Amino acid sequence: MIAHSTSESSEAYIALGANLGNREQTLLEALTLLNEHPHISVLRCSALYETEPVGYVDQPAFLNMAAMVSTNLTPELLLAELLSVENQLGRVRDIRWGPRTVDLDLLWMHGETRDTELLQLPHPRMGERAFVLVPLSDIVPQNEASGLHTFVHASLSVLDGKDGIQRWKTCNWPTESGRSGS
Ligand code: PH2
Ligand code: MG
Ligand code: MG
Repeated sequence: MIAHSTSESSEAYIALGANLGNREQTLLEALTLLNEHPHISVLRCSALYETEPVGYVDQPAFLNMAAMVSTNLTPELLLAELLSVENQLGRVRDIRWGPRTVDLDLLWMHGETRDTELLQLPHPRMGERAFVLVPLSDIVPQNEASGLHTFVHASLSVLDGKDGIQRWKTCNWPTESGRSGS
């Protein structure tokens, strides 16, 4: 039998990016759709950052952010849900690293590593991307026991390209403490 979920929840971090259409609205819709899933709760989100395109540079500026979710899904099922939300929001896969209405990348999940064709965890390029690390550093708790906080800050301290990342807007996703718990 395949385990679809466990009774234990774990935390996972997701990078969000958009550079076509109404970027802010699409990112917030992605968070809302994820949070509507019965086994995913969006607990925290970073500020929104406007970022210069990396890799394929002849495309519009991105909005990037990061979110922390709690889920009892396996990493594979969480990834499937990220792809489903991308599709619901009209993502068309065309140029690798090219323009997109929304991109949802699974970065890291507590206690989980993977190295398969489908999924690599932690995300193999997260330590090289300022547009991922700067938002992530907003939300990874200092006391995160796994070393993720240390990894994020150590990577950021030696990384170029941070000037291409501009804080654009605060995200008003309700925080853990602000939730009613109902
Ligand atoms: N995503 C890419 C390629 N380049 N550049 C920025 N600034 N932000 C992104 O999210 C991004 C990118 C591939 O996923
Ligand atoms: Mg990506
Ligand atoms: Mg992606």
